[in-house]
Amino acid sequence: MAVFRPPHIPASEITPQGVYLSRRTLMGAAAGTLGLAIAGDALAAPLTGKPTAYKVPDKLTPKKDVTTYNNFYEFGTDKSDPANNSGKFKPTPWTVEIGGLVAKPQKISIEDIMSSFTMEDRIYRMRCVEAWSMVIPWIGFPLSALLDKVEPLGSAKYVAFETVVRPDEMPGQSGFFQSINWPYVDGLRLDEARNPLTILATGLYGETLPNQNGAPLRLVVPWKYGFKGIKSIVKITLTEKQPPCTWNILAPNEYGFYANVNPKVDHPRWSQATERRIGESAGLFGGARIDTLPFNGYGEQVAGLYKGMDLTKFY
Ligand SMILES: Nc1nc2c(c(=O)[nH]1)N[C@H]1C(S)=C(S)[C@@H](COP(=O)(O)O)O[C@H]1N2
Ligand SMILES: [Mo]
Repeated sequence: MAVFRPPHIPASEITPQGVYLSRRTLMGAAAGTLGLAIAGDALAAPLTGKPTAYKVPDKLTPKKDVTTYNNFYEFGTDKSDPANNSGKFKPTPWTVEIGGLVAKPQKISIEDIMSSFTMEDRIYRMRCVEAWSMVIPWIGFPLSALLDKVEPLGSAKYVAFETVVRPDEMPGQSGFFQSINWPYVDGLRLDEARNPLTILATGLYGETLPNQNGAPLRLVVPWKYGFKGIKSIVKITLTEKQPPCTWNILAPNEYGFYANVNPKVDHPRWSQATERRIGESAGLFGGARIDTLPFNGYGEQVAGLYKGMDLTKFY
């Protein structure tokens, strides 16, 4: 398998932030002058969510950072690739197929999803396994509500997710060098999937999801590392066995299936004790670094899911 760069250290993460910021400012200015939307934002439509108590005291990450500093390898491995290369991607029409160990397997269009479930505001921290983080105002609905609709059987223990495969619209999926065996896949234990914090997001910052953030539907599991938040989902399958997870397959010694944010368990190649908040001014020594919280600060809501598991060994 050809891996052209160590997994999870894309060039843009190595690039000093000042350089990437000025590159982005130039791009934004050029787009403004020409009256163009930044690629990928073109299809965003207004979307409001019901106000909820799911908030954090942290400052929101500016929308510009949320939508231009992304991991979405289907569009390339640099942080700026998803925003720059996703203009051709078509998030509509879109159908999600839900099956496996359920009483009512079905195919649901994104329109049906938008009208069947109450969209809610969810302001969550997102902590990437690469040790950077953001605070994002998502719009979405509990995954549990969708699971209720398909009625999981008693034998179902896990939920598996799959991203769309469209090499014609996703340049990172074509070409000779492929770091990932598409589709990108990930999964959750059923009780994690049913936790009230787990949502399927359909928007952010008052608009439908930009392509680069996983349009039209992506998973958000705020107590886990960001790679669990699989984007542009086309398939959801209830299973008895633990489903595959793209990063766990690529490097099982580096990325666990559970991937719960844990400052006490370092990644083999870097510390997980602190994180860099994207969009906040870097200090003299290169960083608005803050302490990483166990379960990303959501321990009260989720620690009970992992009773009996040794959380000092792996995440
Ligand atoms: N299909 C797919 N989903 C994905 C990824 C990806 O490369 N492909 N990257 C993951 C990683 S590593 C992170 S940190 C988050 C980033 O989400 P954001 O770009 O919306 O901030 O998406 C996750 N979901
Ligand atoms: Mo990530």
